[in-house]
Amino acid sequence: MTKTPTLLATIASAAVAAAALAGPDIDESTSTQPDAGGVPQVAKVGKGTTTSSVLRATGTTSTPSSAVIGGDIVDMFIVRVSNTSTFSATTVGSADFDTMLYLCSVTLDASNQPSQAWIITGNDNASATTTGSTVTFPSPSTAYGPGTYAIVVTTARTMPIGLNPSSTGGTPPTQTALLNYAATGLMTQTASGPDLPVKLWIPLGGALAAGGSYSVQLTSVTTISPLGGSGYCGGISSGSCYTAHATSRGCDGYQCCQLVCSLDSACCSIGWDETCAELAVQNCPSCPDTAPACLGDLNEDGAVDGSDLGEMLSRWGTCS
Ligand SMILES: [Ca+2]
Ligand SMILES: [Ca+2]
Ligand SMILES: [Ca+2]
Repeated sequence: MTKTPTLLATIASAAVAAAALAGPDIDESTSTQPDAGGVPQVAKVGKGTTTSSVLRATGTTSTPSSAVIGGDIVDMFIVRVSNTSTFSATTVGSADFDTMLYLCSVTLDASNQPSQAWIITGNDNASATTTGSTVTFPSPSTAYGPGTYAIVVTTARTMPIGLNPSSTGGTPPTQTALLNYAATGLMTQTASGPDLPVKLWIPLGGALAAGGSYSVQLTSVTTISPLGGSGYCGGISSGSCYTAHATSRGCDGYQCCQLVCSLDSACCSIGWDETCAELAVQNCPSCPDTAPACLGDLNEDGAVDGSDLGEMLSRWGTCS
């Protein structure tokens, strides 16, 4: 994949502008998650310790070499939209490939984790003279409130698909289009659009288009900040494990949170204060969040000790 000097210059000047305004960018790529996925569970979440404006979401897409539609043709970002009337997201002039942009609402599960994306609209080309895309809320935008939404970037003509369960049972669900394709303008929902969550992203007619680098320019978008009193271990709205947020419980690293709360239960029942942050700083680096804390920690309490031995002995015998 090559970047044109023009695009690099555009991105560089945009970066200078972004720095001047001091808003954070969301980069899809981090050390633990190099690519944003296509459903909420594996989307890139734009999260901050406070609610601050997000100016850009950046990343890359690429077309798979195999016939199976996989690869990196879709990137989903979960953010907070602060004003649905003034919201916009655009790749016009800031992507080196033919993009599509989509807007979805996002529902959270009982553990405060993103679980389902529901398509609102999408756009292929912002006008007849560009392959860049722009999405806003459909009119009337007042039908939508501020909250958690997903912004999705895809390669050309890649569309959201739901799975429609068989009404009679005994047969697999069928892939169902959620939006009516349009080359320009905001796309409208199909009859299934409001009823089925997004499960798959598939190019129209199966024809894959080229990927590349993008920078989605955002208006009226903020990070998702910790919600007072409602934090969970590993939750989307939980604060960082390494900084104090005394009015919200738990922290965003599941294993770290479990360990710290086993040492000081108030971190999970009252709030994540300085003591909790210090416990995390001292102990969590040896307790990675992406895997069980340590081999042998059968009850996942962050330590290998007698209770794990008891767990093992209680299950002694042949596995059936
Ligand atoms: Ca990507
Ligand atoms: Ca991706
Ligand atoms: Ca396009």
